[in-house]
Amino acid sequence: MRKIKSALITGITGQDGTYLSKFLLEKGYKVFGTYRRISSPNFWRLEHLGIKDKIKLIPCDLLDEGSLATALKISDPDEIYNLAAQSFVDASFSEPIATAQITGLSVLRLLEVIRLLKPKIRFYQASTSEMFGGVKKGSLNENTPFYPKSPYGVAKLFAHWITLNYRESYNLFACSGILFNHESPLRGQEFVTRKITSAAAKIKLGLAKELRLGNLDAKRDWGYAPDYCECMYLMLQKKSPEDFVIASGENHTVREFVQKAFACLGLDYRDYVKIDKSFFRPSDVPSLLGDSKKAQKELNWNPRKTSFDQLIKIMVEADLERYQQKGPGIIF
Ligand code: NAP
Ligand code: F7E
Repeated sequence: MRKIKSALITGITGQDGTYLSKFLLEKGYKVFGTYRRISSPNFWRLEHLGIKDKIKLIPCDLLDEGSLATALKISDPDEIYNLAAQSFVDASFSEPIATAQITGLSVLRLLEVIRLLKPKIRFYQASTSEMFGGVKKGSLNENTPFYPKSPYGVAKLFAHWITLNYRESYNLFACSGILFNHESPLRGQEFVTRKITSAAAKIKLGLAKELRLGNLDAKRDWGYAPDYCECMYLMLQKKSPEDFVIASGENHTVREFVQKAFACLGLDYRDYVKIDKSFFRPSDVPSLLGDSKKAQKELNWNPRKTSFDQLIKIMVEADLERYQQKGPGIIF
């Protein structure tokens, strides 16, 4: 009889953790997920997709090695998806040391626990296009040299290199997905896409009057989160561990995103958007554009499954429905 596979997802309460859980449950996996104890439970995404009761939740903080080892012992996983991180670039400027600890050094803690306790585990690390940051070359792929522009990018680069180092030094099945921005109705409200779709919906319903934003000229290569989470799984099914860039291959300015999101609701963004200097970063990444040809060829991945316009429509409609049903008081 075929053994049921089990997976441990760190950061299961986040956007990607939730979509990946759903995907793996549908594949028949037993899914374990780590969450950190905070004053108010943060399971709204898992509840929103109706999967909270199908997952075994394990308390664990990335800063606490013992809790990482315990999570490994309880779950005894075939695969680990390391998605937990301080993931907000802006916050990494105000909390650089915490970001380095959580987003960077914790990956080494986890790899050490794997090496010592269960080196046969397949390990996925959530790398990011922010590691390219200031690179000026047009389209970025697995061979492009890195140039991070934020404490977040630097922390992720440490995590990326230490994953590669453990693969080469200890023969671990450890790999990184270099994912470009991916969004969804489960995106945190502090990220620009969800901030925009949420505000557009509120304005349409008369629950808000304006939207304050920073740099509208920044360009990002945006995709749809569920499409990207599938790649994490595909990378761990390969014969040998390799790193992959996952990106849509087109980029747009924040201005284009806001214009289209407001237009979905019959609104002109220029009537509502105010530029607010407090949302500018000490150093911003002006433009990111990814080249995912390797993933298309070797993982048979389709970067055009959900278009930019479809992504915006999905997010705007989800936010409109939320505020129509629950009013302005909701927090997600
Ligand atoms: P997210 O929604 O911000 O989720 C981050 C997760 O990490 C949450 O579950 C959070 O828990 C957890 N976490 C934070 N600090 C922790 C700590 N000290 N101990 C334990 N858990 C902690 O991020 P996401 O968008 O799903 O992204 C998933 C991963 O991919 C992250 O590593 C991110 O940096 C990376 N990434 C994201 C993108 C993107 O565009 N979304 C692109 C490239 C890479 P709480 O719920 O308790 O806060
Ligand atoms: O900013 C500009 C901002 O915070 C996008 C994370 O998932 O993707 C994400 O990082 C752009 C930046 O995402 C506002 O200056 C303008 O240029 O949505 P964001 P991010 O920084 O690209 C990467 C790949 C990750 O790995 C990260 O974890 O939008 N912008 N005005 C604004 N951004 C925000 N947040 N808020 C504004 O008001």
